[in-house]
Order: sequence, then structure tokens, then C-alpha cells
Amino acid sequence: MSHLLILGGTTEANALARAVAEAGLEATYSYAGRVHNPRPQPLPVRVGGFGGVEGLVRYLGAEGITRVIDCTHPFAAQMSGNAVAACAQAGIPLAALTRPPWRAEPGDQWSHVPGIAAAVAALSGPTRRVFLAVGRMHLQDFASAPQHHYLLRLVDAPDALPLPDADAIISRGPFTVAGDRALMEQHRIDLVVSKNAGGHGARAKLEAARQLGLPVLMIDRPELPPRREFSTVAQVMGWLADQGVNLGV
Ligand code: 3Y8
Ligand code: NAP
Repeated sequence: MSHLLILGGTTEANALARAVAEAGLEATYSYAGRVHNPRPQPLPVRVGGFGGVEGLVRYLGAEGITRVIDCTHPFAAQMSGNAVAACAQAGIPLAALTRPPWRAEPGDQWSHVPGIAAAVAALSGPTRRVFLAVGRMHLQDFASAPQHHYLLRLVDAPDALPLPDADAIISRGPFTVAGDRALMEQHRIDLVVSKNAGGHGARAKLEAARQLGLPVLMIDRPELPPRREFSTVAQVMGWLADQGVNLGV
């Protein structure tokens, strides 16, 4: 009997959850519990950390998990590293469903930085009007560049902001080019800061920046340990079928 664990939190995870539910497979969708109202899923959902690698190994055994599909965001490096270590320890097959990084296209004005700290360092110059579309968890890092006016986009309303001059938009995406272009014009943005998330859900701001002729500070994704990787739901479903998971219902 198979029981899949989907490490979720992305558009791709949601697409896989739909395919797995339609195939009638036993599966659990896992959220970290980062936001107040995560999107509902067509599968049983669990919310919260596992308790590191050991906690995940215990969970895999206790729940009789037979395969893990890591569909977490490319910047969720700790979860992905834990999944590689725990599945190796538990002898459970692991596959990642991930999306290729965005690549600059003609007309783009990107400069790449290797991480959040380098992005903050790149903001050491005179006051800019910055669209800081990297979420909530790393806002504190940007407090060392308080001279800028920041436009923030957050999933949940913040209690307090660590930045003295900031406007916060509460919106969870996926976003549209027209919406992001209007937002950036309305706020007279002159620089966009983005994680290289890949996928479609947050690409709109990059297209809007190109249309507006704005520079983008692109934060490259962290290194992940080697693991089996797929880029489409169909490839994951094919892997499950090859592993003898009965997809017929
Ligand atoms: C809790 C689960 C869907 C999936 C929606 C995708 C698309 C929109 C792009 C911008 C960038 C950002 C942020 C973003 C994107 C999708 C996808 C994606 C970026 C939800 C979700 C959870 C989270 C967590 C949240 C982080 C934050 C990051 C906002 C659900 C909506 C900025 C990453 O307040 C917080 O603590 C938020 C934390 C991790 C990064 C950060 O550092 O703050 N995502 N995002 C997941 C959990 O609990 O396990 O409710 O759906 C999922 C989505 N976020 O189809 O609806 O798949 O990439 N999420 C980044 O890429 O820079 C927004 O604003 O342009
Ligand atoms: P992270 O830094 O890699 O993980 C930190 C810890 O959070 C993990 O060690 C684990 O706790 C817990 N965790 C993370 N993802 C989990 C999941 N899907 N289910 C159960 N526990 C999880 O992760 P993150 O960057 O905070 O991302 C958290 C969630 O938000 C993930 O679902 C991710 O897909 C989603 N997300 C993140 C981003 C982003 O920019 N980082 C963007 C979009 C969506 P334990 O060690 O206790 O097990």
C-alpha cells in the first residue's frame, strides 16, 4: 500500500496534489505553517515542522510513508536538505518537483547577487524606491539599508515593520503583469528586488520591470544537495507508476 508525502507550499505542489487526488492515491500534503490561511488542498493536510531530520524520520515511519515528493520553493533549502537526509536514513525514495530558474531575456536589466546578505549590501547607495518582493521572513536583514523607500508585498499583515519608510501590500499571488506594472508605476518604483523563484506565480514583476525599463536585483537560489529532480507533474506521476504505485482507480 503506498502513502505519499508531498512537501508543499508552491503552485507546482498544488498541481501535483490535484493529480494525486484524481489518481485516488493515498497522500498527505504538508505545509510549514508560515501563513495564517494556506490554500486548501484536495488531500489530507498537515501543518508545521517535523522537528528536523530526526523528526522527519520518525514521521515517515509512524505514518508509513512510502515515497516523498519535495515540491517546496527553491529557497526552502533547509526543508529540502532535511528531506534528502531523512529519506536516505529511512530508505524511502525521494523525488523533487522543481522549476528552472528564471533567465534574463532581451530588454531585462538584471544584476545577480548570491543571497539575501549580498542583496542588502548592494543597497548601500543613495535612497531608491525599491519594490522588495521577497516576503516577510528576511525583512529584518534589510533594516541595515533603511535609507530607501520600500514597497513590500506580504502574504499576511505584519505586526510591525523593521523598515522606517515602507508601504506594505497584502497579497499572496499568483500575480499578473498588468497588476504588477500598475503597482510599480503607482509607487514610482525604480528598483525591483526578487528571489529567483522560477515558475509562473511571481514572474509578473519581472515582465513589468522590463516593460517599465527598471533594473532588477536578482537573488540567486541556494545550493541544494543532489537528489532526483523532475520539472513536470507528468514526470512525477510517471516515476510513481514506475515505482509500482497503482495509479489506476
Ligand atoms: C505557506 C501557501 C498558489 C501558490 C502560491 C509559487 C507562487 C505565489 C511567489 C512576490 C513574491 C515569496 C513568498 C511567493 C510566491 C506563490 C505560491 C509563492 C513569493 C504561499 C503559501 C505559503 C507561502 C510562504 C511564503 C513565505 C514567503 C514566500 C511570499 C499558500 C502563499 C515572497 C517568495 O509571511 C510569511 O512568512 C511568508 C513566507 C515563505 C517568503 C518569505 O521569506 O517571506 N512564500 N507562500 C507555505 C507553508 O506554510 O508551507 O497559501 O498557498 C505559496 C506561494 N508563494 O498556487 O496559490 O509557487 O512560487 N511566496 C519568493 O518567491 O520570493 C511572493 O510578491 O512577487
Ligand atoms: P525552510 O527555511 O527550508 O524550512 C525551515 C523549516 O521549516 C524546515 O526545517 C521545517 O521544519 C519547516 N518546513 C519548511 N517547509 C515545510 C513543509 N512544506 N512542511 C513541513 N515543514 C516545513 O523553508 P521556508 O523557506 O521557510 O519555506 C516554508 C514553506 O513556504 C515551504 O512550504 C515552502 O515551499 C513555502 N514557500 C517558501 C518560499 C520561500 O521564499 N522560502 C516561497 C514560497 C513558498 P522542521 O525542521 O521542524 O521539520
